[in-house]
Amino acid sequence: MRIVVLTGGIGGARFLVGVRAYAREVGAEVTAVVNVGDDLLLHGLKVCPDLDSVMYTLGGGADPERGWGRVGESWTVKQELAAYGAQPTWFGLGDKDIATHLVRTTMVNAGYPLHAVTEALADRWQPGVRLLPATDDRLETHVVVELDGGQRAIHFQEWWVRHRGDVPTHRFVFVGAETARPAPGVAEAIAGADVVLVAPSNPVVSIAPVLAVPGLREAVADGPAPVVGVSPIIGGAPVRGMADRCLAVLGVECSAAGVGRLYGGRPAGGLLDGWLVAEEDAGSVVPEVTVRAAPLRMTDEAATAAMVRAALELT
Ligand code: FO1
Repeated sequence: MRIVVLTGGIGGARFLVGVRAYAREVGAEVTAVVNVGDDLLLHGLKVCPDLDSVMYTLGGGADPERGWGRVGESWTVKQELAAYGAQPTWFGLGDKDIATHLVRTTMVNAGYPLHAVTEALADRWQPGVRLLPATDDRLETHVVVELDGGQRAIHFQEWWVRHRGDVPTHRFVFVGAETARPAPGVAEAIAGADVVLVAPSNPVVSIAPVLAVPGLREAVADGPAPVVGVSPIIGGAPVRGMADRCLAVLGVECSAAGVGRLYGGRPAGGLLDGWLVAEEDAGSVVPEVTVRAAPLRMTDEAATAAMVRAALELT
C-alpha cells in the first residue's frame, strides 16, 4: 500500500508520526509532500520550517514543547546576532538548528535542488517516510496587511511570529506559485498512491501553498487514489496554531464543516472523497463528501495511528 500525505506545520508533522506507525503495522510506504511556503532566507541561510518540523519530529530531535526546532537547543548565535543589532530579532534560530540550515544552504548554493538536499538531510534523521518538498522552486507565502498607515505585503513568518496574525489582514499570496513545478517524485507519488491523506494542517497557509503548485491540485483531484482529509478544527477551534485567524481572512467559518467545504468534494470539483472530523463535530455536513467522526486528539503515537486507521476506513 502506498500512502501520500499532503502536509505542513507542526500538526502535520505530528500526524505523520501516526501515519508512520500505521504504515509499519501494515507494511505500507509513505510519501510526505511538504509545504515550502513558510521558507525564508535569514542571515544568508535557507530555512525550511515545515520540512524541518517533519524531519526533527519523525527523527526524534524536535522540541516537544515548542513543536519547532531542536530539543536541548542553545541560543548563543541568536544572542550574538542581537548584540550586533542584526535584524530580525523576532525570529530566532537555535545553534543546533543552524547546522541544518548551513548544510542546506551550502548544498543549495552548490546547485543541488531542494528535494535532493532534503534527502541528504533526512539521511541523518531516518524519518521512516519519504520527504518531498512540494516544489524545488521558490514559493513563499506573503500576507497583505494594513501596517504603518498603508497596505504592505509581509513574509508569512513576519505575520505569524512577529504579529501573531494580529494585524488587519487582506489576503495571502503564494509568491512564485505560477511558475513553480512539482518537485521530482511528487506527481509520480500521487499517481501511484493507493490513498492521499490531507493532514490536519492549517488549510490556508500549510495545505493551500502545496495545492498552489501548478498541476499538483489536479494530480490529486483527478488522480486515481481516494482523497481523505482530517480536520484541523475541533469543536470550532484549531487544535494549535492560528487557523482561526487565517480562515477569518478568507471569510470561512472556523469549523470542521467550514474547512471541509473549503476543500470541497471531488464530484463537485473539489478535493475530498472523505472527511474525518472529531467526535465533537459529529453530524458535520460537507456536500458530496463522506464524513465520519472519530477521536482526533494527537495525544500520542497510538492515538494518532488510530486516527489514521479511521481515515483510511473512509476509503
Ligand atoms: N516560531 C516562533 O514562534 N518564533 C520563532 O522565533 C521561530 C523560529 C523558527 C526557526 C526555525 C524553524 O524551523 C521554525 C521557527 N518557528 C518559530 C516556527 C515557525 O514560525 C512556524 O511555526 C511554522 O512556520 C508554521 O508551521
